[in-house]
Amino acid sequence: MAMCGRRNRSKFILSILGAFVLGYLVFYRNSQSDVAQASRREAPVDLHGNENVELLKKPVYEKPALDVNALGELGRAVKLDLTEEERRKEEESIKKHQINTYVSDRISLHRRLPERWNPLCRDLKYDYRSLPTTSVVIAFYNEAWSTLLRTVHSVLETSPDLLLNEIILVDDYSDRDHLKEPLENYIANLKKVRLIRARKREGLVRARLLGASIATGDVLTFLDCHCECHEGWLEPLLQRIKDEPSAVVCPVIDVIDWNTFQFLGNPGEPQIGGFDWRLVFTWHTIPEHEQKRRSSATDVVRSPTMAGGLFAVNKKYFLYLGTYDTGMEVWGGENLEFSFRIWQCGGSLEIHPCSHVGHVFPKKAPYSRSKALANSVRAAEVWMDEYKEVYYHRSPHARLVRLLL
Ligand code: LR7
Ligand code: MN
Repeated sequence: MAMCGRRNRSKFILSILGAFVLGYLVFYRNSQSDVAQASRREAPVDLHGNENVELLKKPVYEKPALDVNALGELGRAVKLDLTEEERRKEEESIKKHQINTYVSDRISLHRRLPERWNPLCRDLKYDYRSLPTTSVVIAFYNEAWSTLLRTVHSVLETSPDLLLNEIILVDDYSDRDHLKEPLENYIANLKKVRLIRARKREGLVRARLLGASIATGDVLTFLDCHCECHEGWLEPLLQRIKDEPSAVVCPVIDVIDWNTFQFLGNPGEPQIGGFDWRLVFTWHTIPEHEQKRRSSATDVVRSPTMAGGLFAVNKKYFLYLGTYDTGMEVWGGENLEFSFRIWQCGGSLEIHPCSHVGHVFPKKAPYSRSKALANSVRAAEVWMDEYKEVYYHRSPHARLVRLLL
């Protein structure tokens, strides 16, 4: 059985990576992690000296006043009545990003989402001052302006200031102009947002690791660069990791429509991750034995695999696991590799039903994903022992790719 023998090798790779990261990056920071630490020490109390939970929950920024009539507000679908010329522009935007950025650009970067968690989640109580802090790491490659910045604002407006050390944006060698100086100037006005840039295309695995290497939080929370966080999304993840440091915890992933930007979450039981024998990620309903193990609808659900983009992990535990396979390029495979790694190294992978985050699923892949097969072969070779033969049987082409690795 392939166990955590890769650990030391990966640790070695990470330390090399960490060493050159310092000289390798241009890095902007406009905030300090001691802000959260300082406010931690001064427990907010009300006039009567009682701990004030509302103060402890206070996000980094409050959302601006609600304008119910604004486009897409509260996660509503946007349908525009367009002239032919406008329609042409909309089509162009879809061709460029595989999401309707013409619509996205017209929705507030601060919009609210409809309530989509199980109502029982509202009753969960947290001891805010004892929860671990987190750094949110967001890698991006050529992302559209409004989807990227809506992600950033959404994190800042839904995460308690006390718990969020920073957001680390990692530019994976994008070549679009809006992601250069305009982005630097924009985030210079935001608290707790840092930007680092890779000097060559690293792919999402190494881009995330660049971000992780400068993170100051106890927990690393990874998000894709086109997400919107539901109220209260962060606390359940951090609470679970506090209770069980070897748990890697995913939010429920709600769908944001690429065309209308409608938020399609639902408060029902989440689905869990699996895979087929071609190592394609699949969704499944929660099996009966797992339902029996849970005592409440707000308990975590154990999941064999994760979709890959959205999860929180204790930083120390992430290092213990040997992080990711740093030989994986661009996109694909790392989610199953990391899932297998967690379970085979004695941890657990879980979905928290009280943490919801929306994700924009594009119309089709916006960039080439030709390395995905090689990444899957790496996952099979390292973690699947004799079961890799079933994979090669179902995916004969992978055998050829194996020869080239
Ligand atoms: O070369 C790259 N460099 C990057 O920085 C390629 C991508 N990226 C960034 C990208 O800008 C984005 O922020 O990495 C993130 C993920 O890329 P996406 O959004 O193109 O991926 P996806 O949402 O189509 O794919 C899912 O599977 C991937 C497998 O490699 C990753 O694990 C993604 O994070 C993952 N996304 C999710 O889990 C969200 C829910 C999708 C589902 C189901
Ligand atoms: Mn994505």
